[in-house]
Amino acid sequence: MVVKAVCVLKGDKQVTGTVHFTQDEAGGPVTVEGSIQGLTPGKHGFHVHAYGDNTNGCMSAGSHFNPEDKKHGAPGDAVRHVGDLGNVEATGDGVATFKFDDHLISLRGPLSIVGRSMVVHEKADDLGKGGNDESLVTGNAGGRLACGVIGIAQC
Ligand SMILES: [Cu+2]
Ligand SMILES: [Zn+2]
Repeated sequence: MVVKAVCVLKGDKQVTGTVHFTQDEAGGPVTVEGSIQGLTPGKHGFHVHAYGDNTNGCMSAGSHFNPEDKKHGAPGDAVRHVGDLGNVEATGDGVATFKFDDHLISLRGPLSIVGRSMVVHEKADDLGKGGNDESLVTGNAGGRLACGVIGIAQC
């Protein structure tokens, strides 16, 4: 059974976006597709954070979704947070358009991201290769430009 989810990103500045998630079957990959506007050109860290809480803006989303208590990494790494989706890249017009599959996040079961938050960051995620302690926690991706709660979408 297909499950779909959606997230509308909003922030303090002009950064906005929409992200669609589709999972055809339990245990299968999740397709992540969307666009984000108002970014500076270049890479921006893009993660699922633990909480679907926006009471104090994007800070209330907590840390990267990490139910397996691992270190921060790249989407393709064996050791990564479940929420580590790497970077999105904005072109010269400040728009990032993306479509990729992730094998670890899910829209059901214990690794479900539904009810949690997506966050897009000020800086590039160094994917755990930054050579300092913070790299293994946040990827040194800096401030939170925009965020939104991931909810169930109509199929
Ligand atoms: Cu993040
Ligand atoms: Zn992480």
